Amino acid sequence: NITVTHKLATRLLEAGSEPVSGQQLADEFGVSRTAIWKHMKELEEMGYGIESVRKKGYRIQKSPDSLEAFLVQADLKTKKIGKRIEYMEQCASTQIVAHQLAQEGAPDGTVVIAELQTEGRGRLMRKWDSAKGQGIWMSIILRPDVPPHKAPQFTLVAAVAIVRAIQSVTGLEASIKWPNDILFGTKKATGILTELQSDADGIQALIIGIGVNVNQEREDFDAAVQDIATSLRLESGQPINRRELVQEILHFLEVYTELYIEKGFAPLKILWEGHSATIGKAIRARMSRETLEGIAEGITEDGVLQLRTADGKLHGIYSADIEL
Ligand code: BT5
Repeated sequence: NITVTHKLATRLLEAGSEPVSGQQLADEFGVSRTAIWKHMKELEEMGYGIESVRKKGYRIQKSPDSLEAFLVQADLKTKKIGKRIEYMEQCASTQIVAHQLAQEGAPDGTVVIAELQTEGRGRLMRKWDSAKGQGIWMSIILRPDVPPHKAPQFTLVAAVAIVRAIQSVTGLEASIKWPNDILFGTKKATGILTELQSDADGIQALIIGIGVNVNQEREDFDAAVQDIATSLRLESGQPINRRELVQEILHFLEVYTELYIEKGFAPLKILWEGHSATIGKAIRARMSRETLEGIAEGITEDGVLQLRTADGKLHGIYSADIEL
């Protein structure tokens, strides 16, 4: 029975390095020790590495590289984000699925994750390359009580959360390019896409789309992005555990959205500036109607980029593509 096997995996993942005895598991699950042993064999077939420690019991050494809901939820530190996870082997875009779920009333903190997106998208309907099983392709539904014009700030909050999560799992220091890119040097490892469902009463739902390149090698990327994209594996020289990284992203996203709701954007602005690749640099900002060149002086208390052009004028940039 698959659910008992899943529950057993969850139990062992939550026990961490502490072995759990066969007898205890048999008692907890109300089955025989032979049945427990059979479930262990099933787990091994599913890609788990199960170690049996003499006289002490079983522990998990390795879990399969899958982002199935029960795996992400085992020892997840959050209170709200990820309590509901919709996991799919494949979909067009997790943004589309999340929009649909949000309209149907999915709760605050619902997460949609796919192993493969066939039509992953960026801003302005640009394509997002989402190789199967090699990245984190997910969308998070939040229902914050803030006015719609604050929605873009959530992109900056999410960026800080992702940089902190990457740091915690890999030790790597990424930087943030305003508004929605996470970089190593000049290469992009992560893109964020914040979309909004709102009406006269304000925000109904924010859909925060996060695409993290995790385990791709260079040739796994579409030719169109091979020269501009990087992955955490390429940066660190070793494969990265996607399950842990999803858990840390959800954890930090919860921590920082709570901080934002309680204290406003000011503390996030300080954190954001600490990781910024943009501030103090000469940049070019391409907008729909014009392109401006100058020095990025900072962001405002609202997350608007401040660009000083050669004539000394300070421009507030709300939305643009930035070239460093
Ligand atoms: C973004 O747009 O960076 C937002 C990407 C959001 C992707 C997530 S995945 C889960 C969720 N579901 C979706 O369908 N989307 C979200 P933008 O700033 O417009 O950047 C798009 C540009 O990044 C493209 O035009 C390419 O140049 C480049 N690009 C595409 N795929 C890439 C990749 N995997 N890694 C790095 N760069 C990429």
